[in-house]
Amino acid sequence: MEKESREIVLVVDDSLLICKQIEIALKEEPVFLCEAHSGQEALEMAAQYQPDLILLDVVLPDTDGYELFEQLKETDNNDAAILFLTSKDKDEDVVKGFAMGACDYIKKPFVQGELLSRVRTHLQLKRQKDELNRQNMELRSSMEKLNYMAFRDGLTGLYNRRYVVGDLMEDMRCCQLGERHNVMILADIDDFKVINDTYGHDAGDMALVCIANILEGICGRHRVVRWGGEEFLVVLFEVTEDEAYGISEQIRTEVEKFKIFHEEGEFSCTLTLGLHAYHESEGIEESINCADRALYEGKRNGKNRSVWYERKE
Ligand code: GH3
Ligand code: MG
Repeated sequence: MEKESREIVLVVDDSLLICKQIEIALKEEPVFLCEAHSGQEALEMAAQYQPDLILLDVVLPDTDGYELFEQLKETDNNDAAILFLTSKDKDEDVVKGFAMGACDYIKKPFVQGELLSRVRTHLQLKRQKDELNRQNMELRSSMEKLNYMAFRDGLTGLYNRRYVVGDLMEDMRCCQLGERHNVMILADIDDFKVINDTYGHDAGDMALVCIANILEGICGRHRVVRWGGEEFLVVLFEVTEDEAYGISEQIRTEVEKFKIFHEEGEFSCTLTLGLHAYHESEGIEESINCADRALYEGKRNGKNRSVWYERKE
């Protein structure tokens, strides 16, 4: 148990004497120390223990420490602090070590107190770096969630109005239209006030969620937006007028057939839907207004129907 909570230091040195000296230097430190005496062993132990800090000799029996440094960096998921600890003491060796990305370069023979201080400092820096990374990830994930929620309706999970003002235009622009259109459908639940008054607000909420699910199930690659209280905006991309009307009628009939169960029994809802083929010249707001006028016509003529907008000259 104790081993798991301690930071792990991997010593890579073929000299057992040096390993012993390091062990003595770090004996008061609350770290778990492990030793590797060759390059191969170092790679295996690094993979197994995921050390926080590695003390790396440059001259090893089976490999060059600089090469091993690169291999350790590639395989290390824990972003260990790597310190060279070596008898190669020329200035260019030191410069090379730092240029490769080592955290420190300690020359042998080393002073025990100095080694201890450097190890302590680099472990502390590593802890601070890990904590910053953790906070950064937390922040990123919160921002992604916030960004998602800003464009979603809390009750149904559908897009909300902000999506229409923001990204809808961009999504529509990607369509290759030709004979096809982007079609706006505004769908409103019929006599929803009566449903709330009869079965209660919670049953009304449940109806909204069920209808949202039906809409999403049918609309697939298209967009479904909770436009207002009991109003949904469906944007169909690249469809013929026949296809658009077919989808609208499918939505209408599936909602009509769907039974919503609540404490005192079951009920169903109907929708009236207004359709309008979007034209670039008129803009999104005007296009939705046209769908709204068609919806109004549908309500006036008896509800539970799909109605195309007809321009009155
Ligand atoms: P019409 O057929 O003409 O559309 O009549 P209606 O009753 O559906 O329309 P009206 O505008 O008179 O009433 C809409 C109702 O929808 C009133 C409002 O309380 C209810 N409503 C709006 N948002 C919500 C919601 O989030 N949950 C619930 N349960 N009810 C809501
Ligand atoms: Mg209504």
